Amino acid sequence: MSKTTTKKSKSATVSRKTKLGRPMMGSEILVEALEREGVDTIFAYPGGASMELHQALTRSKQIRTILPRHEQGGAFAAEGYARATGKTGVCMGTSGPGATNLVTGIADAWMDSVPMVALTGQVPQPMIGKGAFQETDIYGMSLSVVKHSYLVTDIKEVPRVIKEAFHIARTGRPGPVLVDFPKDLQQQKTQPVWPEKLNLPGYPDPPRANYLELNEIIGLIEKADRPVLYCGGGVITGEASEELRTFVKATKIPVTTTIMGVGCFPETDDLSLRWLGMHGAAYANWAVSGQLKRDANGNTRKVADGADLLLAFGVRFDDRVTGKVEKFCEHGTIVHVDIDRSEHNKNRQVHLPVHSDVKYALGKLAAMVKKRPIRKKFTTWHKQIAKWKKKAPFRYNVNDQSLEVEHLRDDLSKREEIIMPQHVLQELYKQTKGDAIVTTGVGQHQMWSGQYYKWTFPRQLLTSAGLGAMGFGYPAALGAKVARPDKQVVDIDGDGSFLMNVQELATAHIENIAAKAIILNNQHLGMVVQWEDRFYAGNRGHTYLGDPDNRRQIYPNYVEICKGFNVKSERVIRKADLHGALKRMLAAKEPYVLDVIVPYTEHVLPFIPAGHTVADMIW
Ligand SMILES: Cc1ncc(C[n+]2csc(CCOP(=O)(O)OP(=O)(O)O)c2C)c(N)n1
Ligand SMILES: [Mg+2]
Repeated sequence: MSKTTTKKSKSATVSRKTKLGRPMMGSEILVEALEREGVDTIFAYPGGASMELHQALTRSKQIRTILPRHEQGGAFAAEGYARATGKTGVCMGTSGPGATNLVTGIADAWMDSVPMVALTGQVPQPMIGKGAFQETDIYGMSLSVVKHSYLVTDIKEVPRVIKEAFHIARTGRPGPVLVDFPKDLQQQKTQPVWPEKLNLPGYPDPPRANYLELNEIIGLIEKADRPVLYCGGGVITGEASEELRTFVKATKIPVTTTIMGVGCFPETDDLSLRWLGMHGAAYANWAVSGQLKRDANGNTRKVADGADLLLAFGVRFDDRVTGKVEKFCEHGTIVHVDIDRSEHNKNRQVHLPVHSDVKYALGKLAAMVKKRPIRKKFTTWHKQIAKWKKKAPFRYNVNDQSLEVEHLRDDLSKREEIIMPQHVLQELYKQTKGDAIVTTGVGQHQMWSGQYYKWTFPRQLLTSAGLGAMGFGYPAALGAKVARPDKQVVDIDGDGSFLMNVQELATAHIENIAAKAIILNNQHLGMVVQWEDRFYAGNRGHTYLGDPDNRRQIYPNYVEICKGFNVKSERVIRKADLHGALKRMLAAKEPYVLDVIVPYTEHVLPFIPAGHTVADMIW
């Protein structure tokens, strides 16, 4: 045996030995298990049942522990981190209220397929079921919004559980995994055994479309005259953006996305139809379902045909996209490629369901059309789309009604002085050269963000799409900025949404996280106001956020609030002041909030009322 071989076999023995670690406390084992998964950041708020874990975290040289000021903020921040990178976001809370405060964030990650591991401290095992102080059955409570969950009952299981949790969270269709960890186990000691391999019977490897299915898709494209690609968040989480772009370049098929899918294809490209659905581009909706009109008798009349072939990748036919689902692309052949078989025919019956990883399917399709180019050029279809784009771009007017708005009346006297919310987005797009990562709250500002900023790269718009959770914007921006310090990260928020996690200004300041926020402050729950105007004759049902005793002042005073947090902030009321204020905000190397005062009288258009069809689109 040569010297080298001896050396080799020696180190092999050592490495085999390292699988069995030194005796450690359960809390330390958990932290090392996280380190072994490559975790560099955790958003964690302590309490009695998790402080042991925090003690162990203080000794970690790898993990940055960020203290959010509310567990919901921590969960959203972990999501921001995950959505911006594709890596698994990690958050932690104590038992009872700490755990329940995480639930909205967990549900959000579930709805939008975001990889997340949520850790919770639990009361000691002998106390479980006794109604102990801060005991909740978080395992049971979160069951319907997790991809998987664990209640650890044996300290020896910790290394395996954490390895599995991360694997499940980030592979296949990603999602949140909960690990509930009783305090007595955190304090027990054992020699951990670090598993090298996973053993998850029944957990599938990514499915792959077969040649016949892919060939059939190519055949359908060859037969089609009006094909459209409809791409969702799955293309982004599946890292299939490059493959999509290559496929589109070769086939010249126009692309629309869901709001979860924006950025998978550049919206600056002529073949982009931007995003579709309730508040999506009119031309995207027409391209999918046809240009339809309702006549005086209430009958639907066709003006122009929509897609005869819809190629859906990584989407779920969400009701905000389809409206009345049976009318969605009513006359087209629908192909649905998805990694999750349970999405097939769930909301919409399709002609060809294909169970596949989208990256694999798009990559193969791109290679196939490169080898055997599509003969069709779709010239007439492209012309029709260009006509639609010209007819109904995203647009807005400044109306006189805005001058009557109580909270603007004292400061503004001319139309030209009013800041329209859409204009703020256009200005931000200009000043950031389209390169910022943007997070949002939920409401009108969210939809305008989608419409008036143009998305060109994946993981650029981070928004609570499926759950629609107000309060998501600023904590998500913190998580994104921690993950991508090289990028300008801006939260476009509503006054209602921002207030829901306003405490995270403290996290931003104390942790030096230079995430910016623009509040489009209309003093109202604008999106609900819009529905009140359309469907309830404008009767206000608790949608005013200002002070009813003084409707002329702006309430609350965000500039004063920010001062209390030592966060720089400015209020902008006049249009002429916006440019400079934005410039100062973007130049700042620290958190910065712009409180931009806008009217509440504006509606988000286009608008297809829930459950309706393109024929009812207001634009
Ligand atoms: C946690 C939560 N509660 C309630 C709602 C219902 N909701 C949807 S949009 C909206 C209004 C949001 O107001 P604001 O954040 O000011 O945004 P705006 O629409 O005014 O731009 C409300 C209340 C929600 N989406 N999330
Ligand atoms: Mg508002």
